Amino acid sequence: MKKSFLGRWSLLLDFVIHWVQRPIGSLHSCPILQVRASVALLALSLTVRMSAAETAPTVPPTPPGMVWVPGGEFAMGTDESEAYATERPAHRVKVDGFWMDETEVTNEQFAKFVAATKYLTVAERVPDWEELKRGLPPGTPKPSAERFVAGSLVFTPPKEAPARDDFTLWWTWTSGANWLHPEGPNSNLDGRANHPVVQIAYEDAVAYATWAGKRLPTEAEWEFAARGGKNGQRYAWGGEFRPGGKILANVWQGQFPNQNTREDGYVGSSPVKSFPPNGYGLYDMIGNVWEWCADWYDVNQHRTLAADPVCQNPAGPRRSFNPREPYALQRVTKGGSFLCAENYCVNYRPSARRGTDYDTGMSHIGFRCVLSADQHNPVSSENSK
Ligand SMILES: [Ca+2]
Repeated sequence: MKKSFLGRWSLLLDFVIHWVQRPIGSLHSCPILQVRASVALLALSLTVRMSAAETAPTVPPTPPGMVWVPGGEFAMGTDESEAYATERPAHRVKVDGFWMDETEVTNEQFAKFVAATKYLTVAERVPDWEELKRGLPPGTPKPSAERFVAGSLVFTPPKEAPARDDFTLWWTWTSGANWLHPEGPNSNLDGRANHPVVQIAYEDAVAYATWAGKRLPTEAEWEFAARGGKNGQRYAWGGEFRPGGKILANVWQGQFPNQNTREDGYVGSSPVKSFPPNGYGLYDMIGNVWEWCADWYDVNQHRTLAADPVCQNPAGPRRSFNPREPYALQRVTKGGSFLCAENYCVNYRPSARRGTDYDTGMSHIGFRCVLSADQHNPVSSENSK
C-alpha cells in the first residue's frame, strides 16, 4: 500500500511541478493551462486524502452507551495510612485501553436481556445445597428444607443506632427478593427503569455481559477507569470529599445505619447519570451501587503485585483469600454504594475494594461491562443498547 501511494505521489508531483515551473505569465494568460493546473492540484489533493485514508489505522465506531478509557500506567491502591489494609500498598500497574459502559447496567437494560434469554438470576432460584456448602466450613449441617427458598439479602435499617458493629443487624435474608423486587416481594421497579439493576450475583453479571458481547472489568481496569485520569488522588474527582460543599456521588449522609438525612436527594439508588461524570465520561463509578469485577478477591493481592516493578494487565489471583471468611468464595466489588457513610465505611474511593460472595446478590450491588479494543463487535454489543 505504501509503495503504490508513493508511486502515485511522485507521478502527480512531477505533473504539478511541470506546470508550476512554466512561466507565470503563460499560466495567467492561457485559460486552458489554468484549468489543467487546477485539475492537477485537485487530483493531487484527492490522492493525498485517499492515501491518508488507506494508511490511517481503522478506528472502530464507539459502541453504544460506552466510552473509551485510554489505558496507561498508574499507581493502583494507596499508601494512605487511613485507608483499609487491603488497599495498600500503592503499586505500578499498566492497563491497555478498553471500552466501558458509561453507566451501571440499568433495570431497563437487564430486562431486555431477560426478555431475550429467559434467564433466571441466582436470587430467583431455590438454593442448591451442593453449591452452597462450597463456601461454608466443612461439616456445616444442611439447613432444614424450609430454609431453601429463593431470595436475597436486603438492607433493613434499624430504627435506633445498633449496640454493636454487626452487619447482620441491618442485612436480612429476604424470601422473594430479587432484581424485580429489590427490597422483597412487596417492592417493585416502578419508576426505577433507569436505576442500576441490583440483587445480581456474579454469575448473573457474567451472563448479561456474555449476552451483550462484553465482559466484566478486571479490578485494575475498573480502578484505572474510576480514577478518571486523576491518578494519585484520594477521590475520583480530586483530593477533597466535598469540594465547595458539593456532594459528587450517591453515598450515605447521616449516621449509618439508622439515620439517612437524604442530603444528596436519595436514600437508596439513584437514576444513573444523576451525579457528574468523571474525567473519562463515566457516571457513578463511585457510589450508587457497588460493581462486580472479574477478579477473585485476595486481601493480600496488592502486596503480591507490589513485587513487580510494573504489573501489566493484572487479572487477579488464582483463588479467593479472605482470612475473615476463610471458606467464602469471593469476587472483587468496587466503588462503594448509597450505603457508604463517613462514620462507617469510607469505600467511596477508587482504591477501596472488598470481597463479595460470588453467589450472593444484595440490594446495593450491580455491575457494568467493558470491551477490549480487539474484542469490539458492533453487532453483538447492539444487544445491550
Ligand atoms: Ca457505582
